[in-house]
Amino acid sequence: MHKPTAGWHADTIAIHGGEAPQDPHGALVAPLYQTSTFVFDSTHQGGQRFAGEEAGYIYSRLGNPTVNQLEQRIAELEGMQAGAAAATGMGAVAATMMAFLQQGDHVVASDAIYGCSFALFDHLFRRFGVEVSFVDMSDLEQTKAAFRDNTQLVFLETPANPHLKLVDIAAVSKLAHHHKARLVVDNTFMTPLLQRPGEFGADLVVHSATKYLNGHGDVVAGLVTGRSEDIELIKFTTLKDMGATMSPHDAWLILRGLKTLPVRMQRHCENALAVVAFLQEMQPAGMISRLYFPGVNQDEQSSHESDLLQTQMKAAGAVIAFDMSDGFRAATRLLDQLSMIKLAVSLGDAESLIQHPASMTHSPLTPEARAAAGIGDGLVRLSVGLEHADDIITDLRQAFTSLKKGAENTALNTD
Ligand code: 3LM
Repeated sequence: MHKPTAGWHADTIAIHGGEAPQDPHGALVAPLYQTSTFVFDSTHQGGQRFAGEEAGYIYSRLGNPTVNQLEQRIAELEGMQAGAAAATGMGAVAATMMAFLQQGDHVVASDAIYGCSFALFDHLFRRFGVEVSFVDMSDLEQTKAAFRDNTQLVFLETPANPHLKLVDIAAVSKLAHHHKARLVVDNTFMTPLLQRPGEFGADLVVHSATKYLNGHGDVVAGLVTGRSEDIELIKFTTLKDMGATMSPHDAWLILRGLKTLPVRMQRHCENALAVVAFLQEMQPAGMISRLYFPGVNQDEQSSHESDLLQTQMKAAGAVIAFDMSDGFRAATRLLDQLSMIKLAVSLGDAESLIQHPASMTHSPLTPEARAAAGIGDGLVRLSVGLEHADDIITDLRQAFTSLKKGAENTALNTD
């Protein structure tokens, strides 16, 4: 059986969590069970396994030892009872939500969420008779007013994609539980190393494991953790029957990636602070009108956000967003000037990645929904990677400088 990990630090769980008993050959690393099906000793045994009367594997869509090890490890990292693995982050979000919803139900969701989660709720759920109210979850009165008698689920991201708005998980979980609804938190931007939503009352925690958890840009995958009975329901209804399960090879890569998650997150966060300091310098130059990063947001929310940074997060993370003063044109010109920093969606990889949310990750939102969520056409999102901070800053500096030169030349030519 799996060794108990009580008392282990997250750094140790990231390496040993979910470890199987000793391999018959003494292999250090968990073997990859790259198999679709498992052979039964007898028809009696096959029948018993299907009936749930004998433990053991049947078929990889229903369970696989490599995938199970990852499910166990992420559950231990999040401090939750159990975990389930999905083919993608969206597979995890969809399977989690749909396990608890039926026609006529209602969901309260944050208006600041990843574009495809918005599309799933706003387009697909509506077709199946589930209504979703999108609210500004930093406004607890607005959130409270959105609940109805048929509210089953509450969904939020904090920090939110793309502009890092923070939500008070404990306060929203109180509202959800008062209405007997489950709270689902997407913890992709933080990882369990920086934030454990279950400690603040979240019932289910979902991840795009494509991002920091795998961390090497070579997998798309999703994970969900929660109470055992909820995870059983997700695994053996939506995940199994929709077929959104994770491949053993992806699970194996994520198990490998997780081993370095603690050291990677530390470096990501240090680099992000250096880049934020550089961008703060840019602001007086007038090229950036607003910088978004937990702890430096400059509005009336900032003191509340600083409190949340202290109470619910261990660090601010490594995704930064900023509004270019000259809007869409300046944002796209800046992105096209970068050289080492890659122009690509996704985040949490070793490579620094930069993208334009309005035309990319958040293009599934209607212009009205983008405006309500505060995602402007001049907004840029940067995932700070693991390169040397000086090299990231050098690339940003040369892009800003050439943008400035371009603007001065245009001004001269029009004089
Ligand atoms: C992105 N995000 O660049 P997958 N939850 C959050 C996410 O950020 C994402 C998902 C779920 C991005 C992907 S855009 C085409 C690229 C907070 C994904 C979904 O299904 O593994 O992509 O996760 O912001």
